[in-house]
Amino acid sequence: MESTLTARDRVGVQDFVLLENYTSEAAFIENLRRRFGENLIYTYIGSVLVSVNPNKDLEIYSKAHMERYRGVSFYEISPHIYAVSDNTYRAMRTERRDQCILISGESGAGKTEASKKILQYYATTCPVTDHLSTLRDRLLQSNPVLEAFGNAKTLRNDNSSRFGKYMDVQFDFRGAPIGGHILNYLLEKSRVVHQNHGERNFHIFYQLLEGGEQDLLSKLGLERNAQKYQYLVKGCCPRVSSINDKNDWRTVRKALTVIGFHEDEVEDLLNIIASVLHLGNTQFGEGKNGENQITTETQLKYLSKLLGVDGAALREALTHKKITAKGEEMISPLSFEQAVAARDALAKAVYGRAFTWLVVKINQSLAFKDDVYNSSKGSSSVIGLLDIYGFEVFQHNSFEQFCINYCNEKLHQLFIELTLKSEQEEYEAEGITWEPVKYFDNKIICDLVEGKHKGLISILDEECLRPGEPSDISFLEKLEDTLGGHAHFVTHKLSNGKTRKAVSREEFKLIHYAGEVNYSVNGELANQSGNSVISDMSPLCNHTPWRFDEALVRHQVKYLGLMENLRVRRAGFAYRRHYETFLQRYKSLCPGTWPNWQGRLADGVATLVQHLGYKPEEYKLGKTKIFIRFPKTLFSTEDSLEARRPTSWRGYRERAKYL
Ligand code: AD9
Ligand code: MG
Repeated sequence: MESTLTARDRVGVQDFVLLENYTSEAAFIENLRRRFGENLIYTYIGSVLVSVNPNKDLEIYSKAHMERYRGVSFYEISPHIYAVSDNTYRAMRTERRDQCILISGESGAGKTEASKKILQYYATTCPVTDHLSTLRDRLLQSNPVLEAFGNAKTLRNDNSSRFGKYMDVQFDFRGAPIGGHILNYLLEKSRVVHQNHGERNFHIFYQLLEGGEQDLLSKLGLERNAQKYQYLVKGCCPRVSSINDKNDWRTVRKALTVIGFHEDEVEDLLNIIASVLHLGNTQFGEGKNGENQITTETQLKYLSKLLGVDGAALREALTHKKITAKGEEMISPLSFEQAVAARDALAKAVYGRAFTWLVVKINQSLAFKDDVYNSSKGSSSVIGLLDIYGFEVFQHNSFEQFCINYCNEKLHQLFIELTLKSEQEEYEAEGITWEPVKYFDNKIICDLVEGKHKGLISILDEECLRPGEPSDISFLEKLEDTLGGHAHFVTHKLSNGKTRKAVSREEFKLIHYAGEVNYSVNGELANQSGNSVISDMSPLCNHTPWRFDEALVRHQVKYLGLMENLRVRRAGFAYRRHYETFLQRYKSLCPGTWPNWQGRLADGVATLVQHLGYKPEEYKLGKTKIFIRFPKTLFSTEDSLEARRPTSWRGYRERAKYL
């Protein structure tokens, strides 16, 4: 039998709001699958853009594509990250209000790639002058630098962001980018000294060793072999097929120059990177008198040179501690374990500071400069881009995963506020009859983590400050005492006194909005057991190109609350306009409202829409606004308006800006 698939059957619907069986998760996923099969990775739920990571390069990000989306309304053209970028930009300009694009999804979902595409769109399509082209280049080049120092290969993503980033792009009154600012959140510093099996340290270490000129490496006392460095061998994977460290090194070096780093600043930065590697190779052993001492003199020599500190002072600092008792300072030797811990702590601190310094320098170079560009600061607006580390679950999850997942929990709360809650609240405020849609509000989990006195973070703070001997286990006991019985907090103890097998004695489990995670309270334990086999890891790993991984897609559809989002949108209205705005624009279409409506605004709108033939199910009248259910209703009204105008008037695209 010959197939007679319509185009719509083949490519599905481009906005889930148009899906007939909109309550069915299977229909939702089938729609994503069909579109994915046609290379269509983007689909809307109203103004939310859902993206499926193709894991291969698609020909949809060219300059010609960007041009296609300029000044065009959402519903006129197929869904794209450029449509979101463009609409945000226009909303900023027409409403003169700051805007923000939130990107969420699990680790490897494509958040960072999306944020880069948005930035590229602005860099290419916004007006720029010669002065500003420098800023544009700096904005773009900040990405490879920050990724080199802040991204790493994990089991879930070969280029996983290990820090959170909020970037503001500042535009002047003409819509030209004039400045930028980056806010960085919590770099995963533990990676500097330890990586789980199958993972790497931050990219910059491998880039330097692979790509650095021989002279440079000699000056830094480094060998071109990652296997020689203790801090680079823990994950047993110095090379990754998808990464070309040598090329990336060239890109990063160029980017540092474009951003405006002086050669001596780059030198300082690389000295720090090299000293971290030397610290990792610094060994301790027993001296003649049984004391713990440094046994690797070459490392100490390089460390002292690269960090610019006195060798003897460094030796002392790595093998002794200073304590103040009863007003007197005492120096006491460190045990072998203590010295190793002090060395690792120093490496993490040095790297963390270098990263902070890097962000400060980048911000200085992106800062809005009045003298360079003669524009008044007051009239500028910003578009913020939030790209954090995605929700992640490994076999062993430590404090870092806790912070990352908590951060995602907060972002999901914001997403709920901005989409579900605010939408429903507006209907209520406007007095629109409305069947509220139930959704899971993850505030209960946010409170569990951040609540005053009774939240996890508070309890951790208290336990750290408590006099006596606070330990990992005493912290866990305190958690059990305070949070035991909470619906989202679980330990090995069952209420009947028996033991739950799925949670060990050194762990607690949080039931997050995006899944359940066991967190180890024992740092050492997490490190030792990190060398577990990869096959044990979460089944949700995301690297095969162009495969529609249904389990992975279903998991994210569920936990991102996309079905709930669709239900709210579908039950709701695509457009809303204040009566005054609506009447002003369309009054010419109705003899009863033209040229000026004298009565109550709501009555004027009622007269107008009756004349236009709106059916009762197509709209509702609230206290101050008209709510229109489907885009097509407003489009047909726009067409009527267009038909009355001389053809030389602004065209369809121009009109669409109004929508
Ligand atoms: V994490 O939370 O930082 O671990 P992200 O940021 O969500 O994660 P990322 O953007 O780094 O994921 O995407 C992971 C990989 O998927 C990229 O390195 C690309 O190889 C791939 N990817 C993502 N988006 C696209 C795309 N639009 N087209 C092609 C893509 N490949
Ligand atoms: Mg990322």
